[in-house]
Amino acid sequence: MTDKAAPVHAGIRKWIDEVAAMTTPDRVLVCEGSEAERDQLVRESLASGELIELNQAKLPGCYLHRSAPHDVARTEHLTFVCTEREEDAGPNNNWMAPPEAKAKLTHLFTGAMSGRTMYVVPFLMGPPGSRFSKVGVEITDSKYVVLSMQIMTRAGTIALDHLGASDDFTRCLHSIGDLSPDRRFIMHFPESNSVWSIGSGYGGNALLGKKCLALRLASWMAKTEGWLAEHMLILGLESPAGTKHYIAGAFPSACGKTNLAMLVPPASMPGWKASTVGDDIAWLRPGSDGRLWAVNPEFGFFGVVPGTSRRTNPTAFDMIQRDTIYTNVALRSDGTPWWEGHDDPPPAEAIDWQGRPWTPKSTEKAAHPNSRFTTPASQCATLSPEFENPNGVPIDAILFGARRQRRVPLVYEAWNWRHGTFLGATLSSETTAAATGKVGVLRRDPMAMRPFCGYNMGDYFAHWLEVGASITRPPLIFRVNWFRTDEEGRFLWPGFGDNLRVLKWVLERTEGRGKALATPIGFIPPVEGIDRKGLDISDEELTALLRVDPAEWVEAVAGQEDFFRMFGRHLPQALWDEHWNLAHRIEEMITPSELKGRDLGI
Ligand code: OXD
Ligand code: MN
Repeated sequence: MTDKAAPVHAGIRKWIDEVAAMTTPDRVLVCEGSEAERDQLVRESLASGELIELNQAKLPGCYLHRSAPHDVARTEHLTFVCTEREEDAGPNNNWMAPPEAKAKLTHLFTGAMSGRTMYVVPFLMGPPGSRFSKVGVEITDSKYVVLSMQIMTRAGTIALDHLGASDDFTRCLHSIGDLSPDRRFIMHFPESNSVWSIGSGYGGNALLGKKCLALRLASWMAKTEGWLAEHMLILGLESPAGTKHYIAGAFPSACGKTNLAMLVPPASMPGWKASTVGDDIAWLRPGSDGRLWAVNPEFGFFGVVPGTSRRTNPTAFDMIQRDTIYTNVALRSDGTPWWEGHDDPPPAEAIDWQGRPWTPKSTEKAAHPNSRFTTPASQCATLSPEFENPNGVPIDAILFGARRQRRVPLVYEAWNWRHGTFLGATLSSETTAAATGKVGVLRRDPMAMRPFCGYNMGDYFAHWLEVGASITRPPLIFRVNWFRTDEEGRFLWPGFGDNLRVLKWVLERTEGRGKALATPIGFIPPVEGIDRKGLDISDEELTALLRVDPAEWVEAVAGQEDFFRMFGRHLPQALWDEHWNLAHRIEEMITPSELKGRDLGI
């Protein structure tokens, strides 16, 4: 770390001076991203209580951070997109005029860092030297944020080297302020490529490279520059015959992206290999070969801890045994963390995520449902050798998935890119603990981007259609749903590694083989199209998983119409056309003679 007097990029220096004049820190430190710097920050955080040391013999380099109890998830109602015209932010975002937002936050930032150190963290999103990559600089007064940014991004000198003399970097200003939700705001200014966030230390609100830059601002940049910034995992799959494919998958927060990105093929599917490129964000650009190429702009994983075990995600479980920051998990007496869904049974006693004594009789959970791990990607045993490839990986299929107990089949395929855009645009999912608010409520979450699209979603859908038109070899698009239940509420599909059975059909389709049946909503596999070797699922059960119930879809179509109307003239006509086509096909399906899908034998 260098202090304020050290030489640094002129544009960054000027911005540091402006921010320091407003926030009046005691000292300013510019981070270079070295190990020595990290060790010093850890020592200081242990002394201040911002970190608690975990059992270093069992978990070397692992620490626990406890956040303020009311600061444990993204706060969408306090997140704003501040464009000059309200219409550009769209009905999907909270909006405030930039001068009003700046005035409000200037008031809160004034003197906010008095008595504190102001850290300046230059960071790079994407591989160095890649045409995909973007530079940001985060100014923060939180050591936890600096340490987390060093894991989640390529931070320090590497970012400055990529930036060179250019002034094209995102200005990300953060202060934990007084952590009061009454004075908490996450404001995005796409027109001036900046973010101001105050009052929260939670990752999604405070690690500004992630949701703020890599999704909200990047989606705006992507629209201007002709690419896509998406809430997607990137998974590599190699078949026993040695054919390699890459799949991108958009799923709402806490719906299993990390598990799918680290998929372990079932023992009954020998020869398959899976590799992880990313678990949360994909930047996709048209390539000169007419395909869509993707990079993961992040450098680490910020995953949901509860439910992570050797059974559900052995790769993640192993990856978090060292050099990991745990946030809001429970602490056992031997200094190791515990959470609901851990392989070990509940401990007889522990300290809960808020630092209070806990026993299995306690009415509250030991770990917060949105407790997290922050871990370097390099620790993931299945990390793809293409992770650092500046050209990215070519995407063969895009999945849109959500958490849906009813109506939505295990998998179905779009007719084409336009229909696929419609499938993404009509995605809805049951809410999870990743954002504040009620859990389990069904809400629209187009492309899993509702909380992250930095502009009017009507224009975003139009942009998807434009990108599709600009590529000659577009990926095929699929809807998947691992969460369908029976009448008793039991999951019908085992999920996890067995999802490869569905992906196998997806890949067969991308290779121009694999049978499909046309239904009113898209192509579904015939029951024999899903490899069930070694899996105890009957034809009836699989038929139930793939069922398209016309009565349920009538209801869905009506809901879609209301949702689309929100976007007024911004909603592309092509999506209305898809909507009416679907309505028409469902209506036809309700007449008994049309009830059956047609076997196209493709
Ligand atoms: C995340 C989220 O943390 O989507 O990735 O909330
Ligand atoms: Mn996410």
